[in-house]
Amino acid sequence: MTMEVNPSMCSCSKGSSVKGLQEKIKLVPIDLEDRPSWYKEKVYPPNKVPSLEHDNEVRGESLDLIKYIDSSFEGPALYPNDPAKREFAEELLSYTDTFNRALLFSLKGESLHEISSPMDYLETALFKFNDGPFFLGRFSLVDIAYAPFVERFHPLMLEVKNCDFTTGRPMLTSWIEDMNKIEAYKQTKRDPQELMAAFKKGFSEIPSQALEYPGVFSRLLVIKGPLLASGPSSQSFFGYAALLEVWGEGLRGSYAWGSEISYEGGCVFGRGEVLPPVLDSSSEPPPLFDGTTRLYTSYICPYAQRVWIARNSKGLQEKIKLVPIDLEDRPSWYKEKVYPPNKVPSLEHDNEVRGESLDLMKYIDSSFEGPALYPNDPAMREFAEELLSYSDTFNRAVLFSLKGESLNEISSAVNYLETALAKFSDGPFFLGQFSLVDIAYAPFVERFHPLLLEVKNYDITTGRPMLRSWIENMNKIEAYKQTKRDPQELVAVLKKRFSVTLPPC
Ligand SMILES: N[C@@H](CCC(=O)N[C@@H](CS)C(=O)NCC(=O)O)C(=O)O
Repeated sequence: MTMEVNPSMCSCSKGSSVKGLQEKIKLVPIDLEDRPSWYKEKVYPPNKVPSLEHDNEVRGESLDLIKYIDSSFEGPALYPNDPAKREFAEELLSYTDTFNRALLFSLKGESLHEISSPMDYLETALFKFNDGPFFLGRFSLVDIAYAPFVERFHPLMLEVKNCDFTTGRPMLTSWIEDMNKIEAYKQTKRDPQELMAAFKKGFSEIPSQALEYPGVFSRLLVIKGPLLASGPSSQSFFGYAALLEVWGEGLRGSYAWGSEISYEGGCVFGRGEVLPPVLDSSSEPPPLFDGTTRLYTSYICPYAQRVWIARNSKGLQEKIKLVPIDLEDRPSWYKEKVYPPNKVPSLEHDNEVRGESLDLMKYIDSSFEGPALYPNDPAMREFAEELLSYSDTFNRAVLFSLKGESLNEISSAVNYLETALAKFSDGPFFLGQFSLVDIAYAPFVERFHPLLLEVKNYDITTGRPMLRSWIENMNKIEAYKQTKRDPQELVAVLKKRFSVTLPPC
């Protein structure tokens, strides 16, 4: 009698050891990456693990196999006789697929909502029988069915989503502790890092070969951000938004998050500007005051992003060079020779360096060619000034209320925007047509929308159709899209900066 099993993935191996069947059921681990052809041809045509060879038959499907092992072999019963427990066990067993799908889905999404309901389901289920810490009180097949998945999802959610799903869930915390005391389970556990790596790989299927690009860039090195979201086959990342980091001869840069990419004839093509490398304390300064116009920036700074969008909107990508600075490790020449306030953004133009994002947007609009981004009409101008000067109040209201309990301040700040958007009806933007006002708010809304969803479970667009449509229309503007970043990265930066702790997820 032989059992076909991959020990790293198969929950039925757990069934066999709890029953004390280590001698009776032989483990035959298969390399899933390099499967022997006889496995499909002679053992189990679906070519999956687990499968169990017993009594001249081969059976599959883990949930069926754990029941089969329980009922066909000696050893302690792992499935209850009590009809109420049995009914509940069936419900829980059939929920496992939903559970796994929900967690996988949440890994792809931006919010943590999808994690809480499956985890709450388990927490509530663990309350039902109090004659032990397990799902049916005593240890059973139900615990065996969930353990391999909780074992993987727990570290994965922590790493990928910064979410500890045991926080605020004492039953689940104690279930994991008690599971870890069960020798039959402990014997099957693997190094969590190894499991996570396998999971992530299987999940995103990053094309393993380096993709050669014969032009400027020698190879595509890393694809990050939404590739996790881009699905199961290497084909499916084509055309997806992605942050690409590309390396070439002496050049390291990245396409903006949101760039469309394609892959043809072995080449990766990204749409839009290739972003220059970030300068840190070890970097030489550019040849200052040589007549080049430079925007000193940081790819993750919302203030700098305003000026970057203004520059793109005017079509000045060739005229104004981006010089990104690592704010965590600033080059000393930046403060000493470029901009003593040592902040970004700053603009080197005509032998002068200017700062302050709102002033710089206006300066770029009025001093360079390209479409006008500020209205001439005095009534509009007055409203534009009011909105521009409100932007600081808006940002402060949101950031301060992150720590507090009440949502009133956020709500009234966002209502201000919703009302403002209703004022001019000749377009979806603040002044009707796209202007500097939209540019001033976009980087902040880009951050606050996912941040408030995650931290406060508050969707700023709910009940605010004007704002929802403004966001949709902003996302169609190429000059802005090129400056966007992976929302998860932005949220992580803000959470770190404002030491926001997550509520239980
Ligand atoms: N009021 C300034 C704010 C700029 C700002 O705070 N930039 C941040 C990065 S997002 C910075 O450079 N911080 C560095 C520091 O304060 O030392 C503007 O609108 O340009």
